[in-house]
Amino acid sequence: MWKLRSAVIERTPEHIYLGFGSNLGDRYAFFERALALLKSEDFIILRISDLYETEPWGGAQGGKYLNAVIELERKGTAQDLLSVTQKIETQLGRSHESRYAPRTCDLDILLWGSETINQPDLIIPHPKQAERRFVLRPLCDLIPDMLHPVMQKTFRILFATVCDNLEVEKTGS
Ligand code: PH2
Ligand code: MG
Ligand code: MG
Repeated sequence: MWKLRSAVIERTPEHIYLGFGSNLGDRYAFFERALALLKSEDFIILRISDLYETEPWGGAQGGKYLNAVIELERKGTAQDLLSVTQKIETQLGRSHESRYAPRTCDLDILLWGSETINQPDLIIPHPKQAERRFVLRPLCDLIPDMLHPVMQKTFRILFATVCDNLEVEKTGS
């Protein structure tokens, strides 16, 4: 019984998953700076997915995105992390002029362990992540067998069945 329980726990790590996206300026430099700023806020970075060049999703303006997913150790509350990600986006020159305008740095909280959070300014799991190859592909580098907390399907299955065929190509770091 204990063995079974620990196997289940291993498949659902209670870490935080952040999506990074950039399609303006030196995207790799913004990624490095976002990582450094997260560390300077005392977040422990456990793993980073591969990096991907991705076609803009949802009619987003601008060129291709650099996308990745960052795995963090849990710390504080999701609201605390939201304040930190918004501060980092501002420090990296993100403007919020329109919804899908080109951006230097977008940091989205994708998962807070297996919890669901529904607050006016913060919904976790990120509501659109299961529709986006550019999120599912890097998530599959890290947690292919974790169950999506709401959809109750693994990220591997969500990636294999997603109705999005925009290009998501692995790129060098
Ligand atoms: N982010 C968006 C809208 N569209 N497309 C790609 N490929 N990557 C993104 O990070 C992205 C997007 C809104 O945040
Ligand atoms: Mg965002
Ligand atoms: Mg986003």
